[in-house]
Amino acid sequence: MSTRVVVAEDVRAAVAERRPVVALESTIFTHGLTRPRNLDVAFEAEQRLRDAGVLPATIGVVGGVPTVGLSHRQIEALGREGSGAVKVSGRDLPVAAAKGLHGGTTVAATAFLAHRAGIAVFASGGLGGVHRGASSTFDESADLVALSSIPITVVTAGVKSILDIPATLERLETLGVTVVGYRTTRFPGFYVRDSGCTVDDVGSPEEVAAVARARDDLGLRTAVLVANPVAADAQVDPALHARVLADAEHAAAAAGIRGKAMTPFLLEHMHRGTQGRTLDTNVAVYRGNVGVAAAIASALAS
Ligand code: PSU
Ligand code: MN
Repeated sequence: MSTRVVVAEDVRAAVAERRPVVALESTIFTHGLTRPRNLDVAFEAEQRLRDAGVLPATIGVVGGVPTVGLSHRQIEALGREGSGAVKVSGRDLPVAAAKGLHGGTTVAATAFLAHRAGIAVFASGGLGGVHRGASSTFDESADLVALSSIPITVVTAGVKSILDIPATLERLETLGVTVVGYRTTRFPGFYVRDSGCTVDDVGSPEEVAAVARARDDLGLRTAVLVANPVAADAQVDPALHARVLADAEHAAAAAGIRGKAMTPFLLEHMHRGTQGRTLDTNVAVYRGNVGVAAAIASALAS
């Protein structure tokens, strides 16, 4: 039997009729957030899109089948305790398919599947990037390379400050990914509105749509990354943020943490060091990205 990608009927119809659709990743509820809040966040994001007149297409891998437009039941199956869902980037899709695994798709895998299904806009919970110390570890997310070859529009809140943000921006430049700040020239640092790096700004969803159309007209095959800062009242206090990040890095060095254990270790440390504030901010970030993605998808469809 050949490998299938399932695209839900409502998604297929909306794409064919050029109605607005926004893709959502599943790693945010399989790996990024804790239970049971993870499912609330996943369903709230879908509802937020529907309320804006946009069809949600949550993407993940169910029993080995890459699926664009997961049902509520499928989202529950992937996000519940003990689902066994693995983290699936692009390169993991063939293994997950062959082994019949459940998987939460990363930005790289979600963008690939969304574009394949004809979806033009994707709201992300957290984009990967270049890790601190990457010059010796080579630890750089496949998200960046994926965005260099997938002509889609991705809304993010920048990247988490546990990464090397200037290096991430340099790599995005090298890879030819268009990066714009949504109503800001300050590249956001996920938990905080300003990472200290600058970007070109766009002023409206219509302007983002014009950028994406120009990309397509020019025949460029690269992503447009829209960096959308978290709402001001939801950001982590920048001074507190700097302090807990430094603490987390010291703790990681002292504990000899390396490789893929690093991100969860740092995030957990920051979560505890801020009494849960970073998780609340994570949810607010996602809400904001979903709202902006909805507006961009509507602008592209009209
Ligand atoms: N960053 C976060 N939380 C996440 C992710 C990134 O703060 O959950 C997820 C996203 O799905 C992203 C992926 O696409 O991890 C990147 O992982 P890696 O660095 O292993 O490529
Ligand atoms: Mn990595």
